[in-house]
Amino acid sequence: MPELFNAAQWLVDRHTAEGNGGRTAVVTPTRSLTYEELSGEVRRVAAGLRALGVRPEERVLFCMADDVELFTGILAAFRIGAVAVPASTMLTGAELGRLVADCRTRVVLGSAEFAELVRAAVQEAPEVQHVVIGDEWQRLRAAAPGAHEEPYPSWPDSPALWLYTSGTTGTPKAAMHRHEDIRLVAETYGRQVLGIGPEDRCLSVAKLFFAYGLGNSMFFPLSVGATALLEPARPSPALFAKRAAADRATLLFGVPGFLGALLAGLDIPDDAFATVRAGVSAGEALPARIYRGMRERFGVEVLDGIGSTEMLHIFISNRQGRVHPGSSGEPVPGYAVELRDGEGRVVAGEGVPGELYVRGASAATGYWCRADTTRQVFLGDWVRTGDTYVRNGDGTYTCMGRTNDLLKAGGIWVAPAEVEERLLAHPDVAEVAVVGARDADGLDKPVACVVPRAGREVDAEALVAWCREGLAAFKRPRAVVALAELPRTPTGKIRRNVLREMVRS
Ligand code: 3SK
Repeated sequence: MPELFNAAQWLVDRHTAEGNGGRTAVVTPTRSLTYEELSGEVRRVAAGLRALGVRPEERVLFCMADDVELFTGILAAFRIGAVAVPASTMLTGAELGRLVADCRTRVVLGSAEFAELVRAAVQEAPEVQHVVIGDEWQRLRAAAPGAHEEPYPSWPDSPALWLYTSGTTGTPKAAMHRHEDIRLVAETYGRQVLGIGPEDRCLSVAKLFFAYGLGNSMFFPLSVGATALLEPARPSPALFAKRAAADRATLLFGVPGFLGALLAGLDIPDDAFATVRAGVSAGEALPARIYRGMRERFGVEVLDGIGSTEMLHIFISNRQGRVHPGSSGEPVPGYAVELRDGEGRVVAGEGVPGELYVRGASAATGYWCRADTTRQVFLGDWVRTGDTYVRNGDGTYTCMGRTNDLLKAGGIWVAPAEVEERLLAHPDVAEVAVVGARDADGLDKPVACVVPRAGREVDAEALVAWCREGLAAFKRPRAVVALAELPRTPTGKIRRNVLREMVRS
C-alpha cells in the first residue's frame, strides 16, 4: 500500500506536533487563530460534516466568503477524506445550481451574505440533503463529538479538491485534484519561487474559491507555518492597501486589473506596502507598465506568472531580481513546458508562437464526468493550456493571447458562447459575437458585436443590464458595438479575428 498522506494533517496538525502550535495561522478583520486553535476548529467542523453523513470521497460544496468558516470547512473536508468544492460566490443562482447538480453533492454550505444565492442554487439540485447557511454553521461545529478523531487515512492520490473552471473549453467543469497536488504546489512554486517561510504574511486579492487564491491564502502559508491574512469583503484598492499596512503583509497576490487600479488610486499612500517583500500577479499577462509602476511607486517587485486550475497553481513565473517585464518568466522547478503548432508538433526557436503545453506532477487527474474534454486537454503527461506563447532569448516566455476564443476579464475566464446565448435571448438581438478587446494596458475586456433585429435598435446600456441580470456580473460586456452584419468566412464561421481588430481600433 502507498504511504498515507492527508493534506489537512500536513497543513495544520503537523505544526502543533512540531511545537509550533502557538504561531498565528489565520488573521481576519475580526479575529485570529493560532495553529493549535485552527487545528481544534478544523476537527470540530470535520466532526460536524461527519455527523451530516459526509463520507470519504463525497463532495462538499462551499459558497462562502473568505473567512474562518470557509477556511476551516475546506480543511475539514480534506481531514475526513471528503472532496472540498469551493464554488464562486460571483455566480447567479442558476449558474451555481448547475455546479451543485454537476458535482452531485448532498451538502452545501453558504455564508449568510450568499443565503439567497445558495437557496436559489439548491432548487436546481434535488440531490442536496443538507444546506448549512449563516448561523447554522455554529450548530454544525458544535453539535458533534468526535473532535479527537484521527484524519482520514488518505493516500497521496486520494481526491481532495475539485475546482470548477471554464478555462480551456467553454462550460464549467471540475478539475479534480489529489491530496498530493497540494503538497507539490507548496513545495515547488511556494518554496522554490516565493521562498516562503514561517515569517511570511500572505494577502490575496483572489478569493479562496479560485485555485490561485487557495494556494495564496491557504496552501503556501500553512505549508510552512506562516500566516494567512483573509479578507471577506470585495477587495477595493483602498481596503487592500489598508489591510496590507495594518496586518504587515509580506507577500501580496494580485491580478493585473487590480494592480492597475492600485496605481490609479491617488488616495493610496506610497508606503502602504512597505512591509511587502514581493508581489505576485497571475490571471492574465501583467503589462510592463504596471510592473514598473508598482516598483516605482510602492517599491514592490511584482512577479508575473501563469498558472491554471488544471495545474492547481503557477507553473511559469518571473523570479525576484530577474524579472523580464511583460513576460510570464521561466518554468517553475518541477514543470516543463513546450510550444506546439496546430498539429501538435513542437516549435523551436526564439519568438516562434505556439500553443503552450505544460507537464508537472500537480496536474489534475482530469475533469469530473467530462471524458471527451479530459482527452482533449490531458494528453499523457502533458496538459494543453489553450494559450499562445513565444519563447524569448533569455529563456522566459511571453503570452500572445488565447489559442481559442475564450477570454479572461479581470483574470476570470469568460466563455463568449455563454454571453452570446444570453444576448441572443434579448428581443432586440438578431446576431451577436463576443470578443476580447485590449485596453490601453493590453488587458482583455469582453465586447459584444451586435446585429439588431429588423426594425430594432441596439441599446448598449439595456443589453449590458440584460447580461447583468442573467449572468455573473464579471461576464457582462464592457462595451456593445452595433453592426449591420457579422463578418463571416465562406463557410459561414464568424471571423472573430476581424471583429477583434475592429473593436481594438
Ligand atoms: O490564471 C492563472 O494564472 C492561475 C494562476 C494560479 C492558479 C490558478 C490560475 C488559474
